[in-house]
Amino acid sequence: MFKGVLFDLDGVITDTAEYHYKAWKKLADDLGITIDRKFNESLKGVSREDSLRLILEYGEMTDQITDAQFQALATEKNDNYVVMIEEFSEADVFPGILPLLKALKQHKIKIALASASKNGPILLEKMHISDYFDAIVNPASVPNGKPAPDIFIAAAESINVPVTDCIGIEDSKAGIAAIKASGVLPIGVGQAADLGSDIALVDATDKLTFDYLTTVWAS
Ligand code: B16
Ligand code: MG
Repeated sequence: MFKGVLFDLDGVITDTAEYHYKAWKKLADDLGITIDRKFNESLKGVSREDSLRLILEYGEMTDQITDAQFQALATEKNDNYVVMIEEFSEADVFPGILPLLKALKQHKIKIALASASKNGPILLEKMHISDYFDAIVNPASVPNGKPAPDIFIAAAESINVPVTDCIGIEDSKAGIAAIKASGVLPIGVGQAADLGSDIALVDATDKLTFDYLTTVWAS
């Protein structure tokens, strides 16, 4: 039986993925770079700074931006994003997540957050679910972001559970790659076309029941 569950946040626990997209789209539009939802798939799970690097590369603008401008753009995106999540509450927790957190607690399974977002702790507070988490990894504390395995390895360590006894839940291509590389068992939230057909997948979070996790673990 698994002993720990490592949760991604954006796109798994709540719909912040949409707000990240809107904030990046506005920033890119202002720079004259057109990004769409397909391109956005490559930003999911990727840190703020690496996302900005990818957008500037996509718009062939990398060489035109100084370090100071880069920092200012990253701050501008986050300022817009923070306004968008200002009113977050319990109502923004995706369907099925609260019952899953409760069931995991009941079964004494440890829970950790493995999100690339520096806004993770604030969001958990706003949604009133912080208390379910035994640990929250600070994404700034790991050397390499997703798709590197670092944050999932750190998340397993933070709850004192070997990676081989953990399930990781992710909605992004970079995140699934990170989980696979860490030795944790992945469950994807999304489509095979984005996340691959070689892992357990649900198309919506209400399918993430305790029984479903148990079945995936046993298979
Ligand atoms: P922040 P996750 C990731 O969170 C998002 O998917 C990604 O779009 C975002 O750029 C990244 O967090 C950093 O977020 O700017 O708030 O620090 O999916 O790993 O929970
Ligand atoms: Mg995500």
